Amino acid sequence: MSQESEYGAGQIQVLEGLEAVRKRPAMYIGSTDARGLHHLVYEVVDNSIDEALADYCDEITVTIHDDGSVSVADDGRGIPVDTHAEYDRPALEVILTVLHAGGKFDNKSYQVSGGLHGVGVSVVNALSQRFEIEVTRDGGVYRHAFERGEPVGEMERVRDMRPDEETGTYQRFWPDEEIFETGEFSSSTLSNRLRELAFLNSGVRITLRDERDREDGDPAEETYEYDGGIREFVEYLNETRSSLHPDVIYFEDEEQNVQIEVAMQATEELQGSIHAFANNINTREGGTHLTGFKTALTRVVNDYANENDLLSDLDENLRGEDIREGLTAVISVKHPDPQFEGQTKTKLGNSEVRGIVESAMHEGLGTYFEEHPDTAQAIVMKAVEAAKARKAAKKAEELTRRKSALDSTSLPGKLADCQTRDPDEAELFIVEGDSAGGSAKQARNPGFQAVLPIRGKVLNVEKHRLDRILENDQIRNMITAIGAGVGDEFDVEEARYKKIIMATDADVDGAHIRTLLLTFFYRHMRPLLEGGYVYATKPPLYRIRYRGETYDAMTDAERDEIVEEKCNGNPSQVQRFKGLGEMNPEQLWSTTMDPENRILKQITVEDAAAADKMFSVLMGDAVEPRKQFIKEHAPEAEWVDI
Ligand code: 0RA
Repeated sequence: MSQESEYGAGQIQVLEGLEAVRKRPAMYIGSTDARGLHHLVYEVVDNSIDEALADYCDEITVTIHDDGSVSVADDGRGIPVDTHAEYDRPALEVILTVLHAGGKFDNKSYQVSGGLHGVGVSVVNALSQRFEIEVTRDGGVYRHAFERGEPVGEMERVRDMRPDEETGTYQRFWPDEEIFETGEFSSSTLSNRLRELAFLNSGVRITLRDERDREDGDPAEETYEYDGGIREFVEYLNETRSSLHPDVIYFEDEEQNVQIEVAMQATEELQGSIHAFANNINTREGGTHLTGFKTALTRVVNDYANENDLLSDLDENLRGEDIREGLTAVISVKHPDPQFEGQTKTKLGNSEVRGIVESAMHEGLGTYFEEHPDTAQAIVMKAVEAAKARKAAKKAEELTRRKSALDSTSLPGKLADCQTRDPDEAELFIVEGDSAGGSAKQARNPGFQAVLPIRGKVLNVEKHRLDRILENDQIRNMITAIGAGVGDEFDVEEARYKKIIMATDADVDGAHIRTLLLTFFYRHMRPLLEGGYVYATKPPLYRIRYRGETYDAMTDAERDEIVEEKCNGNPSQVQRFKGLGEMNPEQLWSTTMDPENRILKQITVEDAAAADKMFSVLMGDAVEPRKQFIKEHAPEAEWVDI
């Protein structure tokens, strides 16, 4: 008998389906890098969350094992094990081997799966070298295993359920090394997402265990369970901020089968932090729920302010941006049929949601303000202050802009400009320290290289509003040199240079200055970063001389290699560059400025939300979270300490 005739029609379709997943994994999980790898876990967890949303499950345990696998256990009803009529195979096997089979078994009102991660657990199975599942239900314990998506043997009933035993599903998978560029799970990545899921689905207890090599042999374990749901999410986000009113504002509503929850609290900060979710997916690109929230927020606050005569200082209404300054909010909607749009499919598209959220906000926030006038006042006063600062900044901005655009004699005196007026060719070196600045001015090719020295510390713009920031000389010099304005007025088309190169020392101070500069670019000239105009130099640490040749080394290891291989272990000189200021102009040119020889690192912003969080944690007031953040992220935040 030939191989094929052993399979039923359904089985053939199965094999084709999963083959497609293995051929083009990125089509199903976005990528095969670390992000895609973690996606596998979310996919499996989402199904358990669905079971929890249907109120059948309240405990989920995710374990990172020390053999490269991850398991997810839940105490739900258990994936069905009876025979699936259409395929004549156990339902469990169908769910794990047929693309998109998962959702068809149950008419769930809101399923999380179906959104960003909603490709079904069969995709995880297809991309795992091994997948094991154990289901406890229907009086028994059932086991099945798969390799690269294909069943190994038959599903087996291994024993009876004990009388006190709970139903549930245990799934464990070993990601396929042939598919993924990395197999290393990050417990901080997983814990962030699992914590978020616990906030979004109050009452579910989610535990993350990391069993990988620990010195004391005990696994690291954390449990997330928040009865307060997104209220506690806002408290968590505001842990490092000073709030303007004691309680988190919260309300919920349900209309046309769409559930809405809003939690918010105003803070003294300048940066707002608004997070919108749809069916547990972080809709980073926003969407109709966020638009509805913003529109209603602006209206409700203005209505309250006008009714209570709180805007007399200001001859206009508050703008949305004034009210959102320093506001922390979480909006969570659950929709029976969410439409995800946008580049990363993280924008909610359902048009009716805007009005539903707007009217929920109107009702919920309006009532809250009536019942809590102190809170309402605090929010209005803060917004009024923001509006005044905005108007002051606008004036300063226009002034700076007019000066810089019209009049090239107003270029900062410290700037040694280049001859070319073609931004495509022109480069601006922002150089740390007057002595390195002096060397750079001598060393440069004046045809296309401009040099602007900056002294000492750059203002931490995270802590000041734009009007104050514009009073700072260093910042003003940068704005005028770049020549494209600042803030809302910034126009990247007018930038006088298409390469803005931060030349700072390779030490802690240099890294700090670079971070301060980046914070400024990120908050007030973001298109510069988005357009890829911003670079950092990477000067060498050592210069080695041997028989009339010079070699540069970026690291200690490279130095040792050069000494051994190029200098027969006996170099004439090994010079350590402590900082740019110690290089003579020739050295500065050849190591850092010469386009033929220098190494530049282009700085990009991949994920605005993550960058936002990073800048507010790194540059904000609270010390503990900053230490924690740096400890956790130092290895991946490559550009923070180039
Ligand atoms: C559909 C139907 C039923 C359970 C599930 C799905 C289910 C799926 C997953 C995935 C992970 N954990 C899960 N737990 C349950 C059961 C329907 C019934 O018992 O009547």
